[in-house]
Amino acid sequence: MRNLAIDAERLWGEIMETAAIGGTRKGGICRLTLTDLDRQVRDWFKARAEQLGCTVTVDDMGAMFARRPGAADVPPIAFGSHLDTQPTGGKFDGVLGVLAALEALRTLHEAGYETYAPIEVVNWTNEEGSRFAPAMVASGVFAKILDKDWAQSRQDSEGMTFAAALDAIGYRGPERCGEHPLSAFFELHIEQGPILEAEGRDIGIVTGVQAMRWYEVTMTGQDAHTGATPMHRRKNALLGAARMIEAIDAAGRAHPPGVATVGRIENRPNSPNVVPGEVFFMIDLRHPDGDALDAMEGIIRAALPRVCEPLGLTFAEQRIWDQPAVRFDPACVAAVRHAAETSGYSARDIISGAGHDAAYVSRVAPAAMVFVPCLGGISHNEAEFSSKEQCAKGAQVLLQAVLDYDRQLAERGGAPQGAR
Ligand code: HGY
Ligand code: MN
Ligand code: MN
Repeated sequence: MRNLAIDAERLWGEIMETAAIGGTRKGGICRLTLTDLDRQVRDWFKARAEQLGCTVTVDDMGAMFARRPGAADVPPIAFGSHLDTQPTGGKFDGVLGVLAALEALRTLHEAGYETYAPIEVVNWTNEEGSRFAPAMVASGVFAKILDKDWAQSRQDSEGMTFAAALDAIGYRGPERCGEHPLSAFFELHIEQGPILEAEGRDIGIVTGVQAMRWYEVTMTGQDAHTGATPMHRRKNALLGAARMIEAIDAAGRAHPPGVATVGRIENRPNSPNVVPGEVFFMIDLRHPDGDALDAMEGIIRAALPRVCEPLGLTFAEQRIWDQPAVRFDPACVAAVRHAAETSGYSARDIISGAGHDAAYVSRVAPAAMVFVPCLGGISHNEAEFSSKEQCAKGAQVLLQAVLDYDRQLAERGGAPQGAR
């Protein structure tokens, strides 16, 4: 396998160029899924891929597939991530995975290197789940885990549905999401945590993703005048939410290395002289072990009536997302490991704390991930940063892992790993 090298400068240039689409004053990106900014970066991606001779197809969840033909008529080896961001997102979360894959494909194109399998760069819709909950919605439908009608009916805080937003930017494609077989999927991503940087490692060989669940909770009391309503006569939903946030945090601390967070809250009517009669909030629970996650869920569900009863509140709680822990495909993980070794980069195995599209895709195709360090482990923050060298090392390992897997696939005549 010729020693093909990605172009670090070109990759960095495209990361910086696309960062301007939704760029924020603090150096981050606010490019929520299915907004016009998302449309702009999608158009940019499609144009770049077509310049490389790729055919770009879009499915009815807006997922984009840029295909470079291979020698054989087998399902493609895909690589990619997502181009949508958090409201105070950074330049690298998701974007690095898509642009590194595009750079790897461009490297193959310029070298005139013919792969055995077709190669596809993928941009998954709504990985972040910030505008439309839950996260990883398109890859979840692709994996046939999330129902498409349910996903397309999800609403943002203004009441706009996913489907309407998809149509508004013109990215509801003709292909039925999930009817797009893959031979394998690889995703490069920043770690979004502190481990690789703390250990001075170049590469994370991601062997799996922890389990995660999201819940929607509404606590209901009674709007009342803050001046005329005695303390003992109040039904203060925000006080109930405050006590629940404390209980949720305690549930995470009670089950290390589990994590438990309330990151989104809506206080209604949110007026300085009205005792809040209703509060909506979302809970994010994660743990590498499903049983521990059950225990954390049990603590929280027991706390709700205990908190509400003395305050005269009622509550409604619904688990809207349940993503079990994932173990990636051994042959794909081995390809990543071999790529890191042959590239001479320091590496270690790691489980992902963050969710990724590869977690869902691994349910329908062999998959694995490559991590690179990020500064201070900070992510979902405008200060998110990985260096040009770190990005380039990740992109190089991604390219080599895909080529290694492609060679294995050719030796098997395109048959899935372990096929008889
Ligand atoms: O929630 C996550 O872990 C991902 O960033 N969407
Ligand atoms: Mn991401
Ligand atoms: Mn993210």
